[in-house]
Amino acid sequence: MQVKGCCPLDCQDSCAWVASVADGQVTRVEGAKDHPVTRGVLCAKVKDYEGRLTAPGRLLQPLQRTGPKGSGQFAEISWDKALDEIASRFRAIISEHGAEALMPYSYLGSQGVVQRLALNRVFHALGASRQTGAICAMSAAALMGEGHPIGVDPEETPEASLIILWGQNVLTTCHHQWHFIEAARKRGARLIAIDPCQTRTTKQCDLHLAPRPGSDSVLAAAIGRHLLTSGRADLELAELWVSDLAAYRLRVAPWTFEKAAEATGLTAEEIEGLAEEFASARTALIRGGIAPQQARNGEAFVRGLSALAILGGHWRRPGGGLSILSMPQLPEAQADRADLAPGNARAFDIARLGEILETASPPVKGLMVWSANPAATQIDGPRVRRGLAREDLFTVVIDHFLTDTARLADIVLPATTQFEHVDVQGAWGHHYVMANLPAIAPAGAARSSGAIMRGLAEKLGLDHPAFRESDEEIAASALPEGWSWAELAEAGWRKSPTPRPAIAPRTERLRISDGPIEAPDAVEQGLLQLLTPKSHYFLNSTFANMPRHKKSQGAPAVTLNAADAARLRLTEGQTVTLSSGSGALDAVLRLSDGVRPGIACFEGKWWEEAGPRHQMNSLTPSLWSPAGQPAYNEVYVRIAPVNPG
Ligand SMILES: Nc1nc2c(c(=O)[nH]1)N[C@H]1C(S)=C(S)[C@@H](COP(=O)(O)OP(=O)(O)OC[C@H]3O[C@@H](n4cnc5c(=O)[nH]c(N)nc54)[C@H](O)[C@@H]3O)O[C@H]1N2
Ligand SMILES: Nc1nc2c(c(=O)[nH]1)N[C@H]1C(S)=C(S)[C@@H](COP(=O)(O)OP(=O)(O)OC[C@H]3O[C@@H](n4cnc5c(=O)[nH]c(N)nc54)[C@H](O)[C@@H]3O)O[C@H]1N2
Ligand code: SF4
Ligand SMILES: [Mo]
Repeated sequence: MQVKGCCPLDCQDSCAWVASVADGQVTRVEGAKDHPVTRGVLCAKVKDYEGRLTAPGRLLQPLQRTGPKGSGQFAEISWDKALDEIASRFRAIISEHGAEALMPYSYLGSQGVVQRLALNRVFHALGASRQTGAICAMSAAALMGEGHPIGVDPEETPEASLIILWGQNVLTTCHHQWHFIEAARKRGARLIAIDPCQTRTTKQCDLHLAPRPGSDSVLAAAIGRHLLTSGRADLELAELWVSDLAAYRLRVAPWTFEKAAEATGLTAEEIEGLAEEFASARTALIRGGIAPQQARNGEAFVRGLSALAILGGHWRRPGGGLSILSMPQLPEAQADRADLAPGNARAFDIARLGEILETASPPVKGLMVWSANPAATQIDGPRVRRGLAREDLFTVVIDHFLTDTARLADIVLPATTQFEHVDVQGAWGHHYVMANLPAIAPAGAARSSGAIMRGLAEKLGLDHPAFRESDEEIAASALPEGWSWAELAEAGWRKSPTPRPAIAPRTERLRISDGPIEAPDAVEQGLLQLLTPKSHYFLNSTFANMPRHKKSQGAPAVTLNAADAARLRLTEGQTVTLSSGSGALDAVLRLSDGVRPGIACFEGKWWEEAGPRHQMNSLTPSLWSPAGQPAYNEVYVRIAPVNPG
């Protein structure tokens, strides 16, 4: 039997897949060949996703903590007992501290609407604190909120004559975009990468420029200045869309090629060459990545790129513009049911979990985490882990495995995987809404978020039709008007395009001059800036416990330029300790000319399980951009041989 579904992971591509089932087991999962974007191929992470169903450590039964917090000592309990315990603890917290002492925390571990949003219904109805914000792409989301267009349908890519991959490692993070890029190249397009590090992707580009991290807004300003001074800016489009062109002119005026060279570490000739290519391109597509947003000036990066897409006139033609988040129109808030809330409870920005658990007043006393592993993925990990370890905090975690976050929980609930539940999701790298059908019955006692929502609501005495909806009904409630769940489930996917922005006067004019355009701070003597780009075989911390993925990824490693290693008297292959004001981790040293001097690169969000000190967020500080994007890249580390004691 073959069952249609889709990959649920937090990745631009949202691949369509087909699961082969025999005797109630998934024997194989393959890409669906007829999906217009993902075309029958799964990535190196997901090609054997069926292995997750039976992997060692898969949670199959609810667990209750029996030892000290974080000890990993749990006993299996029944669902009835687990839900009773959660309901009675939640009730006690509400009566003693008020409903706002409860906090839900979820992220995109599964992009599925049911897995992500169904449980929010319970928290809304209780009047709990609401979750807002995000830990990824917040800078892009903030600019989108201001009205900046930041998504281009990837199926238009072949129309582009110049493609700039600005801090995006396509061949590792969203490789289904590559065939569109190749199609453009076959028609003569040039491909340029702007990335401080050499990657699988930069090696395939016609040109790779490696500026200092955090200097992108300066580089963009130098290009913008060139558009204006050479008379090739699309002033008509700027007139229609932008409110602050005069201010922008003044802001970019100082950034001559020479000045920008000092700030970016590129040569003036390299910047001039790039600016000239951009100015003379017929249709330029800028694909902006996530890492350059992970800084205090993340919004300045996105704004700088948006200014170029507008001033270059590239929104006028299909294939052109700026693409960071390219999404179908899916009104998923309909499934969240914020309308069930009795009032307007306080909202917590989930990107500040560590701070919230430490300082919120009144304090958070009950926390439920699902579809996320914040103990490994949140900024300032040590602070988050201190918060999760609080004796007076009651924590429930729902996951497939005993993650670092689950280890700190009081109750752990076993979640179904994408093969075992129904769901619907969008994507952030194309315009298709994807349906997922269950291929097999849940393993052990695993339950979907929808089933947990129904069970918990009953125990809490919540009585509203929203708490009796089946998972199919929850999925259907998120669909655009006029769509039928049955038809979508039959087809597997359906395009719900987000139209290109109209070339017409805007009522809300865009601002392109706001925010700092400045050179990144000089790095203190003896320190290196740590970048933590996505790893090829893990998806954030997902898969960091899977034997096959760990083997492919290799030992936790930090990569430096040979010149830095020589200066620090370190040699390839030795184990080193990286330390910052927040904490420390150990890694094997690797050398590469592909990493800029002054930078250390650490891939893979390892769990503590991998060893006592391999978590990258042990090093990151409590720091955010103005829009709330965690500044994961603003971390400066000392690197020394590991202390054998
Ligand atoms: N294999 C794999 N795929 C994934 C993920 C994964 O963990 N593994 N995660 C998924 C998720 S959640 C996301 S958000 C996306 C992210 O997808 P991408 O945006 O492609 O990935 P990043 O690793 O965030 O950053 C891409 C590149 O930016 C570079 N970079 C770092 N700092 C700067 C800077 O200041 N300026 C410039 N110009 N470049 C910089 C890095 O060296 C890196 O090569 O990938 C998704 N896909
Ligand atoms: N230092 C540093 N930190 C970073 C980043 C970085 O580049 N550097 N990147 C950041 C980015 S871009 C992101 S998006 C975040 C990601 O942060 P998280 O969202 O915490 O991502 P994951 O580590 O993948 O954890 C997702 C969890 O969801 C679980 N899960 C999967 N499917 C389901 C399901 O159906 N139900 C339930 N209940 N659980 C499920 C998985 O098993 C996994 O444990 O990390 C951020 N953290
Ligand atoms: S992680 Fe991304 S590329 Fe890999 S199968 Fe899932 S959606 Fe496709
Ligand atoms: Mo992300």
